[in-house]
Amino acid sequence: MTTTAPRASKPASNYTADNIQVLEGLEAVRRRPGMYIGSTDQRGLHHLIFEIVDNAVDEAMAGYCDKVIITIHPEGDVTVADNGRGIPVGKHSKTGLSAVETVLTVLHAGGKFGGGGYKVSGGLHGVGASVVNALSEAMDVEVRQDGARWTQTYARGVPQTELKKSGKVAKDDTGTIIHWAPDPTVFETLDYDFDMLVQRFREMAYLTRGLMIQFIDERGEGNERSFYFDSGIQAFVRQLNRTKNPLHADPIYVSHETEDASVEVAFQYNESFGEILYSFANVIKTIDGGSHVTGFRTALTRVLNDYARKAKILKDNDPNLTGDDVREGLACVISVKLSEPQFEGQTKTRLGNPEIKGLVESAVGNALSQTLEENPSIARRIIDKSLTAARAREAARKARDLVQRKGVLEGSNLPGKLADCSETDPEKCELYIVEGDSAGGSAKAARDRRNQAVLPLRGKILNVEKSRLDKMLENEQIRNIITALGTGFGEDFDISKLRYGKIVIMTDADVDGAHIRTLLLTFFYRFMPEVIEHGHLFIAQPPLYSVTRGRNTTWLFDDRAREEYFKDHSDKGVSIQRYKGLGEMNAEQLWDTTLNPENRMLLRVEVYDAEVADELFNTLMGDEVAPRKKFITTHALEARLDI
Ligand code: 0RA
Repeated sequence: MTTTAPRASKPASNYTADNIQVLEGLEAVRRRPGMYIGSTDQRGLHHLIFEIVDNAVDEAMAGYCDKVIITIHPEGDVTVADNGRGIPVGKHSKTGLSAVETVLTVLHAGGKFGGGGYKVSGGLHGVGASVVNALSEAMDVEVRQDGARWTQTYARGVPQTELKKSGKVAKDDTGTIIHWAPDPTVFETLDYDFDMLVQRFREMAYLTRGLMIQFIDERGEGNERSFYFDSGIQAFVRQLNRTKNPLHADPIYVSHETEDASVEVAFQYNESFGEILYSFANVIKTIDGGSHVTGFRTALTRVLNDYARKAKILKDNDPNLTGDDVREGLACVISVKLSEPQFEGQTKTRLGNPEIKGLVESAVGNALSQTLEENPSIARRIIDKSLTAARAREAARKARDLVQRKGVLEGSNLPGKLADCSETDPEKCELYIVEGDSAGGSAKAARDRRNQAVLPLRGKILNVEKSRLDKMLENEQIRNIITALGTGFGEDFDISKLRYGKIVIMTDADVDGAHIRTLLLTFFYRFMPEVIEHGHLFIAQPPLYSVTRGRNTTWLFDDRAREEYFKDHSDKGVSIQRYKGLGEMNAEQLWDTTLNPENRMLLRVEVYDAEVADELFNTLMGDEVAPRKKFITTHALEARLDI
């Protein structure tokens, strides 16, 4: 299946005008890869895989493909094989080249032309396979079609051979295999993140019912995952609810198709207080929602209120349930597919198409009213849950009014424990949230008071997963954090008022420290996700050991570093000291290792996948103690390095 592609050589000499255009296109991609794939780091590297897999997913959505296999080889080259129709080998009318060569060398030509019905195309940005080709030192393609096997090879986007027949296959054996080696002169890394890719492939499989996605990682020890969901997004919703108690046995499922678009929604209530909603347009996650989400929410609120009135659960002078009320405990997946999605907003993660709102609204409205009529006991449970939410919201509002009247949550009334900095530009300011008064004392002495503020927390903060909004505000540690941040809270939260560009959680490098860190992460994740999403939250890394050799001191941040160090320095005259807590370091040491921007190591907290995070927090905060203990001691934290 995999062949080794040859090295780059000079392109053929008989240029045509089309040829020159193609070469210029590929050259533009190589000059500014970021314009086409976002970046040349790991994310960009992953992007290559998604571009190619998206073509196979398109083929599956069109009903021609039910299996795609992705293999990462030990050297970082990748093969994507599908059993679709195979890229057509015939001449493409516009380019005069084979369709294969057109798809692989002409920008924006991936699966977007050709006929029949409304054509849905996945693709993160739909730049196509030609971009992957341009950024690969070698690519080879194999197509099986009409009983023949065809192959062609490329180097940095330039064909090295003609598309030629290279054998026979069974008449019904069709498909495309694309193998490429990313150009190491373009990419900063050839290291793929298995878990991140798994996450996306799982998501693709949920959203493309009936498609088997097999992912093989041949690097290192090797690893393999396969995803196939017969019930598509219904399975997705069951998965979202699997650690929760559902209010009804099966997700409510809505599916509706018109000439130009399809709508699929699945949702199921659970006993929790949170809302999980994932929305997609053409298999692309729309983090900022958009018209499909608005349509869904409008229908949900309207239909539940209508039903509650008709069934006399809501009395004449009861106020309507609000959108927030009816979404408490909701797990929902919305997937729309349309031929010309408009992605809006700065990050292009919101669906614009206005016509989709009405389409989703009427489809969900009809299906939900029918479900409620047919299942009055389910209807009753959902509405009771919403009524409880309404009452809790009222209690929370009162609690907040009370503290707000006292000015407790306002920046003008900073907590007494906070040692603030003198800098006034929030961008430059850093807030260190430190565990315990003694560590707080060291940090206050060690910091650069111009731009580093310190807020010590006393003991453990409460377990936020189990707490509701009103309970949160009764906790002094939480109130101190909110006040110091200056953003307000709940419905009044405003990220633009954040007083610090970096918020750094600094806890001891032990199990207690890990626990407090997790509680803080949970707090931010649940109640101020914007702080994480905007990249403001960090974790400090104090060292575990200092090793002194003569006049040189080396800081070691974990046991692996210690082992490495002693592998290289087995001589005598080395003294090692283990730090148990931040409080054991003197101010100078703490500055050197943990606070000084020149030396310190900060981990930026990224909720690169809310689903993973949700699971993490459920494991950590759920009622079962054993998995939590295990998790804390093995993983401690999920964050990426940012030095
Ligand atoms: C039909 C037509 C075209 C391409 C494909 C199918 C196709 C492309 C890929 C890429 C990977 N696997 C594939 N399987 C099928 C040509 C473009 C068009 O006319 O739409």
